[in-house]
Amino acid sequence: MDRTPAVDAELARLLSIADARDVAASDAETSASGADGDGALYLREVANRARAAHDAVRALVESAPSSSSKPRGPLAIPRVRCETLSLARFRRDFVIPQRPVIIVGLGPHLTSDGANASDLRWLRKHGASKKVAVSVDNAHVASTLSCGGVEIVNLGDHLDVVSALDEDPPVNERDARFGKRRGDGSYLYDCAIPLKLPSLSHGVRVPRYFAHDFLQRTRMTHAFSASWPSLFVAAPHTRSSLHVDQWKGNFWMAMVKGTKRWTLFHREDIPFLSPDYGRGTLDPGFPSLVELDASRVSAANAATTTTRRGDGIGDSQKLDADAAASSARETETTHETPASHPFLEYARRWDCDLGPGEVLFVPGGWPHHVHNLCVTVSFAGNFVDEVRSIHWSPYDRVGVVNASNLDDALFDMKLLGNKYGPQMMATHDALDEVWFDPEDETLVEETLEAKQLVVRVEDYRGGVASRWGKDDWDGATSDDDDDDDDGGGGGGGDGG
Ligand SMILES: O=C(O)CCC(=O)C(=O)O
Repeated sequence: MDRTPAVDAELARLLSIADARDVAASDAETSASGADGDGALYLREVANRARAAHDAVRALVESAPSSSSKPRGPLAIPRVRCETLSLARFRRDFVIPQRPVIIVGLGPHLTSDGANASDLRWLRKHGASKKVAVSVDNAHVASTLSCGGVEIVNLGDHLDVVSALDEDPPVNERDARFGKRRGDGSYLYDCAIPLKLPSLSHGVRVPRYFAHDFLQRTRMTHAFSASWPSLFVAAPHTRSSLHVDQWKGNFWMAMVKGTKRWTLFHREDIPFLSPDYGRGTLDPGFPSLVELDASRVSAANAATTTTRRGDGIGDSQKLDADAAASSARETETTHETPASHPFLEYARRWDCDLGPGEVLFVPGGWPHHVHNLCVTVSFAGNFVDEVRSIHWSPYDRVGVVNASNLDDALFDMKLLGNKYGPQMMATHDALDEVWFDPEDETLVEETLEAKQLVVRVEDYRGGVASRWGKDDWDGATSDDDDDDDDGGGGGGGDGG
């Protein structure tokens, strides 16, 4: 690889952050009262990760990569129909190997409104009068929400305000009106349904692919017992920052209305995304995707981009070209000078437009970014699991392979507990005390009908649905959508 000034500058930046994190960790170790005092273990791990990022980039530079070792543009996330994807195969083919996937076909079952979910009657009926904290002026992209960036409003009012922004034809980000309309930049972001909107639990169904979540199956309650599913109601062109979910949480999102443009990067390629460990957190900050893409566009020659766009390229490449062009425009309008991110093109990247009725799985620890292309309504959750598979090793004669994110989650939660105190440590302890015996895992191998592949929130919580076999659940009935908004769910199904 050519040692351009940009390459050297990025290497130097990563090295100086790694050195600074080492000093911070050593200081904390020296002043710590006990081995776990003052978050010293946490800071040492931040320093390790900062050093590893520098070393990975240096190794890339020293390996003199050829252009053929660069990933060939954004990859496509496979779409798989739910009727062909058994619960067991989902875990085996996607969760264990940590591969993203879009599950299609669940749309008419994701809410109590059947095929009419995107009319949002379920949301108005069960949630319109509830108060929610809506972030305004894109405040949700800040790592810490301050009161200044939040408005407490009725969910129904927020819905009215953002719905009015879905104009025909749509107002794009370069339009002089954009940013000045009431509601531009407002986002109900990750609002915990069981905790903050319990009545809405009657309106949504959790895809059964995630019902085995270990966080729902602990004996003790913990900080995340009532966090998911969570609700997102977004104004057009709001975005999430490029970020990694805490403690390597696996993530899923079910789209009900509108389309979100998702960008994912492979977890192992974090060092190539100009990560910032200088902020002292286990997961680094990143430049915005707009900035990253703009640097790519400025590095590429314009003629190539023009040829690619008209030249029979694949969907994901088209999406990429469009995203890059739109990022370039955004950079233009914000007068940013494109910064240089010389290793970006070595990061494996996946792009997709996630539309109504689709469900996305994002592997734990993967950096991701979201752009709401229009008004969107979705719900989502993080989850933890593990599958131990017995695998023959000639050396050990037999070995146990742990896959997915339980060990990673426990590792990070312990460090977070070390830094942030008892509540976070209680989450670690709640997860750690349970022995999730592989023998207790219900792996349903049979394919099921779409209606059997979603569960009521009440059956997701506490892990009830994780124990169901193929014949234990026939889908929710219309009785489940009862009028008793604050009581339990209705009957339906005979799971147990
Ligand atoms: O839909 C969004 O805006 C982002 C969701 C997300 O990335 C998350 O909750 O981690």
